Amino acid sequence: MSTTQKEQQPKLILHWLEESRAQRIVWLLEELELEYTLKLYHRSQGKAADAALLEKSQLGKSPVLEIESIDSETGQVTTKFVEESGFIISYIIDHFDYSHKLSSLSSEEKELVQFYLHFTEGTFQPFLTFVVVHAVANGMSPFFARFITSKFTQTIDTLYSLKNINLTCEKLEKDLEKNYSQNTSSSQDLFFVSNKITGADIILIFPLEVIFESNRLQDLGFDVSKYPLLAKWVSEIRSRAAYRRSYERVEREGKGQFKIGPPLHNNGA
Ligand SMILES: N[C@@H](CCC(=O)N[C@@H](CS)C(=O)NCC(=O)O)C(=O)O
Repeated sequence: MSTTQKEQQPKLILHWLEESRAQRIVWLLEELELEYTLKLYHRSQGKAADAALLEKSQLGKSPVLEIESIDSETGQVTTKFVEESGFIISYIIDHFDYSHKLSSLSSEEKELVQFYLHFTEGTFQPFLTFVVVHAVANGMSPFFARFITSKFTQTIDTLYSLKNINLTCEKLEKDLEKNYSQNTSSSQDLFFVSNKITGADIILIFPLEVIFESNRLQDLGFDVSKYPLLAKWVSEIRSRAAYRRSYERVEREGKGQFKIGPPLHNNGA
């Protein structure tokens, strides 16, 4: 990034909630090597976000990207709040991808990225949200009722969520296979669009990490071995330097007091 671009870059403040979708925005900021400030929030009982987030988002959800710009002539400061993961990802790429790392795509590829941004939050994520909410509710229900509530939620999870998660993973596995077979570059890495990292990979890491890293899904009968390319993609993404830096940054700033991974991560929470 040139000095001029750095000087012009507005101040970015990411409102980040533990065990949430917000981690992928930290990863995007790291991929683009941008300067940013993190405001970290805990979850309270029942996994609801700390009420302090209501001061930044009307629904009290994370991520929220606060953008503070200073008019170079008048010195006037304007603050904007950008919400919704898909929109935040598009916004950051459109405004702050100074080296065109994620944005130099054909118009067809850009359309495909848009598809994944909508598909992930609009269709894919709700199937997982059911499973997460059920796991949390079971953990909170009185001990004597837990057997019955967990039987009930397990039936819904299996008949509805797991069925749809499998259909989604079949589609995404085929998408990766198709994109990889069209890849003419020397890169052996897997990506959803083009032969490099795009907003599609950024948005998809959260649900796919929930699925591939969670015992809960596997306890319900999710068979990881049916999706070798998706498993390889998750592992490649997790080993990227920028991805690892995103974890280190939160770990450092949160002094180890905040849970970083996605919900249901190994602990069934
Ligand atoms: N579609 C929104 C969903 C935001 C959302 O529900 N975030 C969750 C974290 S993964 C949250 O803030 N939960 C806390 C709460 O609902 O109190 C997005 O993609 O940003």
